[in-house]
Amino acid sequence: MDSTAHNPPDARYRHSSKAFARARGLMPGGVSSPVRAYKSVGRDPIVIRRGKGARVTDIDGNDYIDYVLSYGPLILGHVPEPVQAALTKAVAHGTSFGMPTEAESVLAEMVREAVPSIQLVRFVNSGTEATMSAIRLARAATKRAKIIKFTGCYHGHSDSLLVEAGSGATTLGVPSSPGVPASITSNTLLAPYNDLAAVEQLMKTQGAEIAAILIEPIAGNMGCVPPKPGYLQGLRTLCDKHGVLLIFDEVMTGFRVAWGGAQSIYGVEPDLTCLGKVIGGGVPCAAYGGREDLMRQMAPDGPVYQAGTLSGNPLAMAAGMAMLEALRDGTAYAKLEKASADLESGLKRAADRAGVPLFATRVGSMYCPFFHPGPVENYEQALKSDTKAFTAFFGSMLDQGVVLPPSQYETWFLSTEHDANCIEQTITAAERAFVAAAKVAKKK
Ligand code: KE4
Repeated sequence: MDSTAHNPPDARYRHSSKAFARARGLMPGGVSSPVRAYKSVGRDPIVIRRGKGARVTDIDGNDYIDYVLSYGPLILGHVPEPVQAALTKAVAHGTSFGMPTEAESVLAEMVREAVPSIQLVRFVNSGTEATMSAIRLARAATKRAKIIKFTGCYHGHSDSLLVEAGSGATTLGVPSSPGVPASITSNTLLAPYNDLAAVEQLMKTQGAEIAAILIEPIAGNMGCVPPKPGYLQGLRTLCDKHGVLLIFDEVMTGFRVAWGGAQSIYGVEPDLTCLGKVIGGGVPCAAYGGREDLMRQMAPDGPVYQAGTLSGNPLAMAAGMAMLEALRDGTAYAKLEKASADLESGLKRAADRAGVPLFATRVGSMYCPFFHPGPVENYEQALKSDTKAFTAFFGSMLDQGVVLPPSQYETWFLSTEHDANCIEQTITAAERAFVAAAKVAKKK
């Protein structure tokens, strides 16, 4: 049994620690997804009883302002009324049929309205399924095997995509997990994010073998790292020149940074788009879609196989429709922009006062404070962040009732329920937390 994780010996977390010890005896790491185990912040995780609006309550009765928000889906906060009502209604008619429902067409029409590059869409149950399927389609459509992904970008845990850069400057992906055969990852090429020349070089030498580029148009899994001006357009141009498909993984950015996702902000149209998180509003739902000539190759119209027992299930469709309906008029994004900008400026002031180097990035309600003098434009730079300072900051914020994603390399999320009071409380807590971080921060 893993006993390395420890909360401070504090009665405040007594029930969480007890529950987590029980979970560790039943599930690997005591969790259903690794990041939740708080390994990188060296504490036992809090165990949640419920969420409401911008806040969650743990089983010890402690309340927290929540910037995890299930790693993105909960843009309307916990248990938003429209989603709750839609799920209550849907569940009374059945949870799954294994037969078509009209709800799938309704949500598909909403997705097409929001993201015009998606002419046809297929619903799946996770972002992993969405990206895995999009890659398979790209390989079938181009009859090429190689793909380009970017160091620091995460696209779920399918074999082809669990890849890190090989040693030195090599671009051949090596598996980042045991159990992934090198024979599979040898088709995955890597380039640094925001480095167009590196992609140009791969295209020059291997372009005829490359099926697709898969990218997070705003990176959210190395912390939040926006694309440099012209970068996405540059990828589009290179793809067109070499007959390579451009796939935007908008699982995190879709319906998060704008109604039309990152592609609507940067004005670059991919051939395929992957969606997830917000589209299901916290219920398992994801999707991939794009050009009709490509998507028609998916079974049963075409030969490329992909399937799923619960794909497009009525509960996911109901939650998705309610979420998108609530976002459609755009007012949520204006509210999120104001709260996120206030948070960003308040935290920067607090860090400066404490003398902690902070390079914060933000696109809409995706935010990341790097404990780093800056700039951070790629994974290699992000990795130079002061994770000891981050860990001290994280623990102090948690003890003051603000729960953050437990890693320097995750993005913070806000919801429409993060009101001025939440932002003010967060900044006040951060003033103390940055002082705690300053005590352990790398000296300049
Ligand atoms: P899921 O299979 O977890 O639904 O989606 C994978 C995925 C795909 N693409 C992007 C851009 C993603 O951010 C994700 C999943 N994101 C992580 C957060 N960094 C999920 C949290 C977790 O792994 O528990």
